[in-house]
Amino acid sequence: MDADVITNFIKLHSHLPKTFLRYGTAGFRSKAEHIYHTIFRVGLVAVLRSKQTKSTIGVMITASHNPEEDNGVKLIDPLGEMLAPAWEEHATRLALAEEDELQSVVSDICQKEVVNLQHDAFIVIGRDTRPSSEKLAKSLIDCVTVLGGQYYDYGLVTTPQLHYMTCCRNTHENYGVATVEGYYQKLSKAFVELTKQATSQRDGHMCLKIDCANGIGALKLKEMKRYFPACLVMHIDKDGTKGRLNHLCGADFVKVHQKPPVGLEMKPNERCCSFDGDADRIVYYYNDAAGRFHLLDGDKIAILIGSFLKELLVRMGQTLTMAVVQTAYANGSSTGYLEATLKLPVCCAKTGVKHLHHKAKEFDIGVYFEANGHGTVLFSKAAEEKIRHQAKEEKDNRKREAATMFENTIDLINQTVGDAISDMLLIEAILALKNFTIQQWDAMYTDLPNRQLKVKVADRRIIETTDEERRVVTPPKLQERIDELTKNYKLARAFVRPSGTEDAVRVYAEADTQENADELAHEVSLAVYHLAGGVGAEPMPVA
Ligand code: 16G
Ligand code: MG
Repeated sequence: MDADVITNFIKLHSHLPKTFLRYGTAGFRSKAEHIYHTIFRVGLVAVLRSKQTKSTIGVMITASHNPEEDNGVKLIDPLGEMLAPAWEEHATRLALAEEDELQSVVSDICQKEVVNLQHDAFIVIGRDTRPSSEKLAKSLIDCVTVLGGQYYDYGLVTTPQLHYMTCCRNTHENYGVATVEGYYQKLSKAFVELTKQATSQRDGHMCLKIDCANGIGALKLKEMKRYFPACLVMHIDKDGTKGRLNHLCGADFVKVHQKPPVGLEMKPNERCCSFDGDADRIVYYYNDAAGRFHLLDGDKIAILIGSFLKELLVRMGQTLTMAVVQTAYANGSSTGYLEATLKLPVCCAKTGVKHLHHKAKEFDIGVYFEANGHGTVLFSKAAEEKIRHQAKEEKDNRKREAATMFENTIDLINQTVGDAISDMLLIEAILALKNFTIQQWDAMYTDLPNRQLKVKVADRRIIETTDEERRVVTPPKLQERIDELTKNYKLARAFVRPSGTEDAVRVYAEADTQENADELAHEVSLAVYHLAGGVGAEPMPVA
């Protein structure tokens, strides 16, 4: 990249106010007006990464479940995965570099990463429905163009759709056809095939109300509707025609507040689910006949999918390795159920999709879900080949049938990243095949009551953790205090960690009763406040 190119590139964005954002768990994220400068630097990172990998790189413009006035941008690596950690650092360096340092930072990165600047660059772009996203996408296109790269703009897509497109383009469309239609066709075909044996389709079991968080999920589900069989009845709510994006609705709202979206009409026992603003998370829920709300979060989803896959493996007579990856936020009951009842190994990873994804790759079949509803299943290449081979060649009818179901399940899953649409279809298929109601699914185990709180401290980096965020290392007295407090309650567990997306420390506690979980969370948050430099008013007791 010669000096002229860099000069022209700087000209494009030097008038924009500079901000000091770092590439975090969710890429760069802030108030939308703070992203304009950063988007140009992201374009530069994408071009360099594309030249280095000789592959197409994705750039998604979204701030997911955050308020409509926020925005963000994140990069997608060649196989549809999150950006490699070393490049997160390069992205931060390039985002923070002053104009007169830019050339030397670029040279340094090119040297370290062996980037051949003569190579072509190709970027695919997607955006969510935020009003600011279109202008940001345009800036990104200007940037890629001035840097001599080529691009394809997918326009409005869900985050997982852009992950899928990136992977398709880099696998010679082995993974699927790199168009929105290709995505719809792949998933709907797998869904139709998989549910062929379900007897429950006729009695209304595949009837679902969907809160789309007033976001992109609604647009895409409406487009996709014509690909589905008539037995799948979807009522799309919070479709963006009335409310604001993520406002009092969406998966994050439902999970954090443990209540339904405001204004969503729910009949007793009606099966409902919520997507987040960019449709990469999903949670299910219902109100029972007594009006009590039941949430089926990422943990319950992992168990439904994990048990289904395990049953198929047993029927197929296959001995592939399989595990479920969770985070510290996984409810203790879910971990217990996986280990004791389903006899599945469980691993814990740090919060953030990339950590779970990475861990899940260690197994033939790796199911991963964060409690907040982000998750998917990964299959090793060898496992996939074995299963497809058995589906074709197996002589035993029962085994072949199970292998065919497994094959369709693989095709229904978006392995690049958690995908609300794909997860929803898989859950609906499993419920139909098992002839399960949402109540029966919910009854597989009972969650321990839990509470999450957050505490403001002067500098959250003072809190360092170990053991996949389950224990605190510094400040030194804090873990001791958490242990003392936890001992006073039955079935109790608590941990604290600095947020990766917000200036706060997060507190999680669970115990035998809601009162005890609330009390423990409050006591732990006070300990954080006093031992880790809390600021502002003391954390409030919870109701
Ligand atoms: C981001 C992560 C999500 C994680 C959350 C934790 C991705 C794509 N998203 O949204 O997985 O659960 O951050 O936020 O990795 P926190 O660090 O503020 O608790
Ligand atoms: Mg999201």
